Amino acid sequence: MINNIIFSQCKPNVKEVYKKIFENVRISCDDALVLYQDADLASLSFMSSFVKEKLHSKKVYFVKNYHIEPTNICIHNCKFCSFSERISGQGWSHTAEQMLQEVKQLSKEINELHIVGAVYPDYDLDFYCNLLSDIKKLRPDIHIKAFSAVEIDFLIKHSELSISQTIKKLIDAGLDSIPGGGAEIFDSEIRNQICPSKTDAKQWLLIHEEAHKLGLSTNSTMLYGFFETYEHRVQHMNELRKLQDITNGFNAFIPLKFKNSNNEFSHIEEISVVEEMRNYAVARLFFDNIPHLKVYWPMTGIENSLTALRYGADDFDGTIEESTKIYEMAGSVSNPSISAESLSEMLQKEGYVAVERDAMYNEI
Ligand code: V47
Repeated sequence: MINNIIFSQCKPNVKEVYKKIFENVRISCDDALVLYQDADLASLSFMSSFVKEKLHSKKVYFVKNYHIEPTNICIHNCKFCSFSERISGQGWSHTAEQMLQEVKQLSKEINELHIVGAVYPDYDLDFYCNLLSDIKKLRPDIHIKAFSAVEIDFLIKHSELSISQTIKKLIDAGLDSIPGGGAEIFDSEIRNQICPSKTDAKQWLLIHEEAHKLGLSTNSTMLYGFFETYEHRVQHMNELRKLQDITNGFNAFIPLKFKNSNNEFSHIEEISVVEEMRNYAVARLFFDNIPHLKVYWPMTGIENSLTALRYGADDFDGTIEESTKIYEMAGSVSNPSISAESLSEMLQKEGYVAVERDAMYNEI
Protein backbone atom coordinates (compact mmCIF):
# COMPACT_ATOMS: atom_id res chain seq x y z
CA MET A 1 0.00 0.00 0.00
CA ILE A 2 2.70 2.48 1.07
CA ASN A 3 4.75 1.24 -1.90
CA ASN A 4 1.94 2.00 -4.27
CA ILE A 5 1.42 5.50 -2.94
CA ILE A 6 5.16 6.20 -3.13
CA PHE A 7 5.67 4.70 -6.56
CA SER A 8 2.54 6.14 -8.14
CA GLN A 9 4.16 9.54 -7.81
CA CYS A 10 7.45 8.56 -9.46
CA LYS A 11 8.37 9.55 -12.98
CA PRO A 12 8.57 6.58 -15.42
CA ASN A 13 12.37 6.87 -15.81
CA VAL A 14 12.77 6.74 -12.03
CA LYS A 15 10.46 3.72 -11.78
CA GLU A 16 12.67 1.93 -14.32
CA VAL A 17 15.71 2.45 -12.09
CA TYR A 18 13.82 1.23 -9.00
CA LYS A 19 12.71 -1.85 -10.94
CA LYS A 20 16.39 -2.71 -11.49
CA ILE A 21 17.12 -2.32 -7.79
CA PHE A 22 14.23 -4.62 -6.84
CA GLU A 23 15.57 -7.14 -9.35
CA ASN A 24 19.10 -6.89 -7.94
CA VAL A 25 20.46 -5.42 -11.16
CA ARG A 26 23.33 -2.94 -10.82
CA ILE A 27 22.28 0.60 -11.72
CA SER A 28 24.33 2.47 -14.30
CA CYS A 29 25.85 5.94 -14.13
CA ASP A 30 22.94 7.21 -16.24
CA ASP A 31 20.53 5.64 -13.78
CA ALA A 32 22.25 7.43 -10.92
CA LEU A 33 21.85 10.69 -12.82
CA VAL A 34 18.14 9.99 -13.25
CA LEU A 35 17.87 9.56 -9.47
CA TYR A 36 19.75 12.77 -8.76
CA GLN A 37 17.69 14.75 -11.28
CA ASP A 38 14.22 13.25 -11.21
CA ALA A 39 13.59 11.13 -8.11
CA ASP A 40 11.43 12.53 -5.32
CA LEU A 41 12.68 12.41 -1.75
CA ALA A 42 9.99 10.06 -0.40
CA SER A 43 10.79 7.32 -2.89
CA LEU A 44 14.55 7.80 -2.43
CA SER A 45 14.09 7.34 1.30
CA PHE A 46 11.98 4.23 0.77
CA MET A 47 14.39 2.64 -1.71
CA SER A 48 17.62 3.47 0.12
CA SER A 49 16.13 2.14 3.38
CA PHE A 50 15.03 -1.00 1.55
CA VAL A 51 18.62 -1.60 0.33
CA LYS A 52 20.17 -0.68 3.67
CA GLU A 53 17.85 -3.01 5.58
CA LYS A 54 18.61 -5.87 3.19
CA LEU A 55 22.28 -5.40 4.09
CA HIS A 56 22.12 -4.48 7.76
CA SER A 57 18.50 -4.90 8.92
CA LYS A 58 17.71 -2.21 11.53
CA LYS A 59 21.30 -2.08 12.77
CA VAL A 60 23.18 1.20 13.02
CA TYR A 61 26.87 0.86 13.81
CA PHE A 62 29.13 3.05 15.92
CA VAL A 63 32.68 2.79 17.25
CA LYS A 64 34.43 4.10 20.35
CA ASN A 65 37.09 6.17 18.68
CA TYR A 66 39.49 9.06 19.16
CA HIS A 67 41.12 11.41 16.65
CA ILE A 68 44.68 12.67 16.71
CA GLU A 69 45.41 15.60 14.38
CA PRO A 70 49.23 15.84 14.38
CA THR A 71 49.44 19.20 12.61
CA ASN A 72 47.51 21.75 10.57
CA ILE A 73 50.56 23.14 8.78
CA CYS A 74 50.23 22.08 5.18
CA ILE A 75 52.05 22.40 1.87
CA HIS A 76 48.72 22.31 0.03
CA ASN A 77 46.36 25.15 -0.57
CA CYS A 78 42.87 23.65 -0.77
CA LYS A 79 40.24 26.31 -1.21
CA PHE A 80 37.62 24.50 0.89
CA CYS A 81 39.92 23.96 3.87
CA SER A 82 39.22 25.77 7.14
CA PHE A 83 41.68 23.66 9.10
CA SER A 84 44.98 24.87 7.69
CA GLU A 85 47.15 27.28 9.65
CA ARG A 86 47.19 29.44 6.51
CA ILE A 87 43.48 30.19 7.03
CA SER A 88 43.04 29.97 10.78
CA GLY A 89 46.27 31.77 11.64
CA GLN A 90 46.69 29.25 14.46
CA GLY A 91 49.21 26.60 13.60
CA TRP A 92 50.18 23.56 15.62
CA SER A 93 52.50 20.61 15.11
CA HIS A 94 52.43 18.18 18.00
CA THR A 95 55.61 16.39 18.93
CA ALA A 96 55.56 12.61 18.96
CA GLU A 97 55.82 12.80 22.75
CA GLN A 98 52.69 14.98 22.97
CA MET A 99 50.74 12.55 20.81
CA LEU A 100 51.91 9.57 22.83
CA GLN A 101 50.85 11.38 25.95
CA GLU A 102 47.34 11.67 24.48
CA VAL A 103 47.33 7.94 23.76
CA LYS A 104 48.45 7.17 27.34
CA GLN A 105 45.42 9.07 28.64
CA LEU A 106 42.89 7.22 26.49
CA SER A 107 40.27 5.07 28.10
CA LYS A 108 40.83 1.34 27.58
CA GLU A 109 37.44 1.25 25.87
CA ILE A 110 38.62 3.24 22.86
CA ASN A 111 39.35 0.75 20.13
CA GLU A 112 39.96 2.91 17.07
CA LEU A 113 42.51 5.69 16.72
CA HIS A 114 42.01 7.96 13.71
CA ILE A 115 45.17 9.91 12.86
CA VAL A 116 44.88 12.51 10.11
CA GLY A 117 46.37 15.96 9.88
CA ALA A 118 48.05 17.89 7.12
CA VAL A 119 51.03 17.45 4.81
CA TYR A 120 53.88 18.85 6.90
CA PRO A 121 57.36 18.16 5.49
CA ASP A 122 58.98 17.71 8.92
CA TYR A 123 56.86 14.61 9.47
CA ASP A 124 58.44 12.04 7.19
CA LEU A 125 58.05 8.29 6.87
CA ASP A 126 60.46 7.56 9.73
CA PHE A 127 58.65 10.00 12.02
CA TYR A 128 55.28 8.37 11.35
CA CYS A 129 56.63 4.80 11.50
CA ASN A 130 58.18 5.55 14.89
CA LEU A 131 54.93 7.13 16.06
CA LEU A 132 52.90 4.11 14.95
CA SER A 133 55.18 1.60 16.61
CA ASP A 134 55.36 3.64 19.82
CA ILE A 135 51.55 3.83 19.93
CA LYS A 136 51.35 0.06 19.46
CA LYS A 137 53.81 -0.44 22.32
CA LEU A 138 51.45 1.52 24.55
CA ARG A 139 48.23 0.09 23.16
CA PRO A 140 48.81 -3.12 21.19
CA ASP A 141 45.04 -3.67 21.15
CA ILE A 142 44.10 -0.40 19.45
CA HIS A 143 43.29 -0.27 15.73
CA ILE A 144 45.18 2.54 14.01
CA LYS A 145 43.36 4.01 11.02
CA ALA A 146 45.73 6.67 9.81
CA PHE A 147 46.90 9.03 7.07
CA SER A 148 44.83 9.99 4.08
CA ALA A 149 46.16 8.98 0.67
CA VAL A 150 47.34 12.58 0.30
CA GLU A 151 49.57 12.32 3.38
CA ILE A 152 50.79 8.91 2.21
CA ASP A 153 51.54 10.35 -1.23
CA PHE A 154 53.86 12.88 0.39
CA LEU A 155 55.62 10.08 2.34
CA ILE A 156 56.06 8.14 -0.91
CA LYS A 157 57.57 11.09 -2.77
CA HIS A 158 59.73 12.23 0.12
CA SER A 159 61.11 8.76 0.85
CA GLU A 160 61.54 7.97 -2.87
CA LEU A 161 60.10 4.52 -2.23
CA SER A 162 57.32 2.94 -4.26
CA ILE A 163 53.69 3.10 -3.15
CA SER A 164 53.84 -0.50 -2.07
CA GLN A 165 57.16 -0.18 -0.19
CA THR A 166 55.89 2.88 1.68
CA ILE A 167 52.62 1.26 2.71
CA LYS A 168 54.46 -1.93 3.72
CA LYS A 169 56.70 0.10 6.04
CA LEU A 170 53.65 1.75 7.60
CA ILE A 171 51.97 -1.63 8.04
CA ASP A 172 55.08 -3.10 9.65
CA ALA A 173 55.11 -0.16 12.07
CA GLY A 174 51.45 -0.67 13.09
CA LEU A 175 49.10 0.83 10.50
CA ASP A 176 45.84 -1.15 10.39
CA SER A 177 43.70 0.73 7.87
CA ILE A 178 43.50 3.98 5.89
CA PRO A 179 40.75 6.59 6.18
CA GLY A 180 38.94 7.98 3.16
CA GLY A 181 40.06 11.61 3.13
CA GLY A 182 41.62 13.51 0.28
CA ALA A 183 39.42 12.06 -2.46
CA GLU A 184 37.45 15.31 -2.81
CA ILE A 185 36.11 15.18 -6.40
CA PHE A 186 38.11 13.18 -8.91
CA ASP A 187 37.30 15.22 -12.02
CA SER A 188 40.60 16.91 -12.93
CA GLU A 189 39.15 20.28 -13.95
CA ILE A 190 37.18 20.64 -10.74
CA ARG A 191 40.08 19.30 -8.70
CA ASN A 192 42.36 21.95 -10.21
CA GLN A 193 39.96 24.62 -9.09
CA ILE A 194 39.41 23.38 -5.53
CA CYS A 195 42.74 21.82 -4.56
CA PRO A 196 45.25 22.53 -7.32
CA SER A 197 48.41 21.08 -5.79
CA LYS A 198 46.89 18.02 -4.16
CA THR A 199 47.50 14.37 -5.06
CA ASP A 200 45.56 13.70 -8.25
CA ALA A 201 42.71 11.22 -8.61
CA LYS A 202 44.83 8.58 -10.32
CA GLN A 203 47.37 8.52 -7.49
CA TRP A 204 44.65 8.59 -4.78
CA LEU A 205 43.08 5.52 -6.38
CA LEU A 206 46.46 3.78 -6.86
CA ILE A 207 47.36 4.25 -3.21
CA HIS A 208 44.06 2.72 -2.09
CA GLU A 209 44.42 -0.09 -4.64
CA GLU A 210 47.90 -0.91 -3.39
CA ALA A 211 46.74 -0.78 0.23
CA HIS A 212 43.92 -3.21 -0.58
CA LYS A 213 46.36 -5.55 -2.32
CA LEU A 214 48.52 -5.49 0.80
CA GLY A 215 45.52 -6.52 2.87
CA LEU A 216 44.51 -3.16 4.35
CA SER A 217 40.92 -2.01 4.40
CA THR A 218 40.31 1.62 3.58
CA ASN A 219 37.43 4.08 3.43
CA SER A 220 36.32 6.35 0.62
CA THR A 221 34.88 9.86 0.65
CA MET A 222 33.46 12.47 -1.69
CA LEU A 223 33.48 16.18 -0.96
CA TYR A 224 30.46 17.66 -2.71
CA GLY A 225 28.04 20.55 -2.69
CA PHE A 226 30.09 23.47 -3.99
CA PHE A 227 29.95 23.94 -7.78
CA GLU A 228 30.42 20.40 -9.09
CA THR A 229 27.63 18.86 -11.17
CA TYR A 230 25.72 15.63 -10.59
CA GLU A 231 27.77 14.17 -13.47
CA HIS A 232 30.98 14.86 -11.53
CA ARG A 233 29.58 13.13 -8.45
CA VAL A 234 28.49 10.09 -10.43
CA GLN A 235 31.84 9.89 -12.21
CA HIS A 236 33.57 10.06 -8.80
CA MET A 237 31.44 7.30 -7.31
CA ASN A 238 31.91 5.20 -10.43
CA GLU A 239 35.71 5.30 -10.06
CA LEU A 240 35.32 4.03 -6.51
CA ARG A 241 32.82 1.34 -7.53
CA LYS A 242 35.14 0.14 -10.32
CA LEU A 243 38.08 -0.16 -7.93
CA GLN A 244 35.93 -1.95 -5.37
CA ASP A 245 34.93 -4.50 -8.02
CA ILE A 246 38.62 -5.36 -8.37
CA THR A 247 39.86 -5.21 -4.77
CA ASN A 248 36.86 -5.28 -2.42
CA GLY A 249 38.93 -3.25 0.03
CA PHE A 250 36.62 -0.33 0.83
CA ASN A 251 34.67 -0.70 4.06
CA ALA A 252 32.67 2.51 3.83
CA PHE A 253 31.74 5.43 1.65
CA ILE A 254 31.45 8.79 3.44
CA PRO A 255 29.80 11.70 1.64
CA LEU A 256 31.16 14.99 3.00
CA LYS A 257 28.98 18.00 2.27
CA PHE A 258 30.99 21.17 1.77
CA LYS A 259 30.82 23.51 4.81
CA ASN A 260 31.51 27.13 4.08
CA SER A 261 32.78 28.73 7.31
CA ASN A 262 36.26 30.22 7.43
CA ASN A 263 37.63 29.17 4.07
CA GLU A 264 38.35 30.59 0.64
CA PHE A 265 34.99 29.29 -0.60
CA SER A 266 32.95 31.03 2.09
CA HIS A 267 31.06 32.92 -0.61
CA ILE A 268 29.58 29.63 -1.88
CA GLU A 269 26.23 28.84 -0.34
CA GLU A 270 25.93 25.42 1.33
CA ILE A 271 23.48 23.01 -0.28
CA SER A 272 20.20 22.24 1.48
CA VAL A 273 19.51 19.30 3.78
CA VAL A 274 17.16 17.95 1.10
CA GLU A 275 20.06 17.82 -1.37
CA GLU A 276 22.26 16.27 1.29
CA MET A 277 19.72 13.49 1.89
CA ARG A 278 19.29 12.95 -1.84
CA ASN A 279 23.04 12.42 -2.02
CA TYR A 280 23.08 9.79 0.76
CA ALA A 281 20.24 7.91 -0.91
CA VAL A 282 21.77 7.91 -4.40
CA ALA A 283 25.09 6.76 -2.94
CA ARG A 284 23.40 3.85 -1.12
CA LEU A 285 21.62 2.82 -4.31
CA PHE A 286 24.72 3.19 -6.51
CA PHE A 287 27.21 1.30 -4.33
CA ASP A 288 26.07 -2.29 -4.53
CA ASN A 289 29.60 -3.33 -3.55
CA ILE A 290 30.60 -1.06 -0.62
CA PRO A 291 28.95 -2.41 2.51
CA HIS A 292 28.71 0.69 4.71
CA LEU A 293 27.47 4.23 4.19
CA LYS A 294 28.85 6.39 6.97
CA VAL A 295 27.30 9.60 8.23
CA TYR A 296 30.04 11.54 9.97
CA TRP A 297 27.98 13.30 12.65
CA PRO A 298 30.63 15.88 13.75
CA MET A 299 30.27 17.31 10.28
CA THR A 300 26.61 16.70 9.56
CA GLY A 301 25.27 17.48 13.03
CA ILE A 302 23.28 15.02 15.13
CA GLU A 303 19.81 15.92 13.80
CA ASN A 304 20.72 15.66 10.14
CA SER A 305 22.74 12.53 10.82
CA LEU A 306 19.65 10.87 12.28
CA THR A 307 17.75 11.92 9.16
CA ALA A 308 20.51 10.42 6.98
CA LEU A 309 19.74 7.02 8.56
CA ARG A 310 16.41 7.26 6.71
CA TYR A 311 18.35 7.74 3.44
CA GLY A 312 20.59 4.68 3.48
CA ALA A 313 23.26 5.45 6.08
CA ASP A 314 24.02 2.62 8.52
CA ASP A 315 27.17 3.84 10.28
CA PHE A 316 27.21 6.77 12.71
CA ASP A 317 31.03 6.78 13.06
CA GLY A 318 31.95 7.24 16.70
CA THR A 319 32.11 8.73 20.13
CA ILE A 320 35.01 11.06 19.07
CA GLU A 321 35.72 12.36 22.62
CA GLU A 322 36.13 16.02 21.60
CA SER A 323 39.21 15.05 19.65
CA THR A 324 38.71 16.64 16.24
CA LYS A 325 38.92 20.26 15.14
CA ILE A 326 38.56 19.85 11.35
CA TYR A 327 34.81 20.31 11.17
CA GLU A 328 34.42 22.74 14.00
CA MET A 329 36.74 25.05 12.07
CA ALA A 330 34.53 24.69 8.97
CA GLY A 331 31.42 25.64 10.96
CA SER A 332 30.13 22.29 12.27
CA VAL A 333 29.71 20.76 15.73
CA SER A 334 31.97 22.30 18.42
CA ASN A 335 33.99 19.88 20.58
CA PRO A 336 32.17 16.84 19.19
CA SER A 337 31.73 14.03 21.71
CA ILE A 338 28.94 11.65 22.58
CA SER A 339 28.92 8.77 25.03
CA ALA A 340 28.20 5.28 23.75
CA GLU A 341 25.21 5.19 26.11
CA SER A 342 23.66 8.40 24.77
CA LEU A 343 24.33 7.31 21.22
CA SER A 344 22.68 3.91 21.76
CA GLU A 345 19.71 5.45 23.53
CA MET A 346 19.23 8.02 20.78
CA LEU A 347 19.42 5.41 18.01
CA GLN A 348 17.05 3.10 19.84
CA LYS A 349 14.51 5.91 20.25
CA GLU A 350 14.61 6.33 16.47
CA GLY A 351 13.74 2.65 16.04
CA TYR A 352 17.20 1.27 15.26
CA VAL A 353 19.33 -1.40 16.87
CA ALA A 354 22.50 0.37 18.00
CA VAL A 355 25.50 -1.89 17.45
CA GLU A 356 28.91 -1.10 18.82
CA ARG A 357 31.51 -2.23 16.28
CA ASP A 358 35.26 -2.38 16.09
CA ALA A 359 37.17 -0.65 13.30
CA MET A 360 36.58 -3.62 10.97
CA TYR A 361 32.83 -3.70 11.63
CA ASN A 362 32.96 -6.76 13.88
CA GLU A 363 30.16 -6.44 16.41
CA ILE A 364 31.26 -5.93 20.00
O1 V47 B 1 39.49 15.14 2.63
C1 V47 B 1 37.74 19.42 4.45
C2 V47 B 1 36.85 17.12 3.95
C3 V47 B 1 38.09 15.34 4.61
C4 V47 B 1 35.89 20.56 4.42
O2 V47 B 1 37.65 7.46 6.82
C5 V47 B 1 35.59 19.23 4.22
O3 V47 B 1 36.51 7.10 8.62
C6 V47 B 1 33.38 19.73 4.08
O4 V47 B 1 38.11 12.17 5.25
N1 V47 B 1 33.61 21.05 4.25
C7 V47 B 1 38.84 14.78 5.80
N2 V47 B 1 34.34 18.80 4.06
C8 V47 B 1 37.94 14.00 6.74
C9 V47 B 1 37.75 12.57 6.33
C10 V47 B 1 37.12 11.61 7.26
C11 V47 B 1 36.36 12.05 8.32
C12 V47 B 1 35.79 11.11 9.16
C13 V47 B 1 35.98 9.77 9.00
C14 V47 B 1 36.76 9.33 7.94
C15 V47 B 1 36.99 7.87 7.78
C16 V47 B 1 37.33 10.25 7.06
O5 V47 B 1 37.26 16.38 5.08
C17 V47 B 1 38.90 16.02 3.53
C18 V47 B 1 37.84 16.84 2.84
O6 V47 B 1 37.18 16.10 1.88
N3 V47 B 1 36.75 18.55 4.23
N4 V47 B 1 37.23 20.67 4.57
C19 V47 B 1 34.84 21.52 4.44
N5 V47 B 1 35.06 22.82 4.57
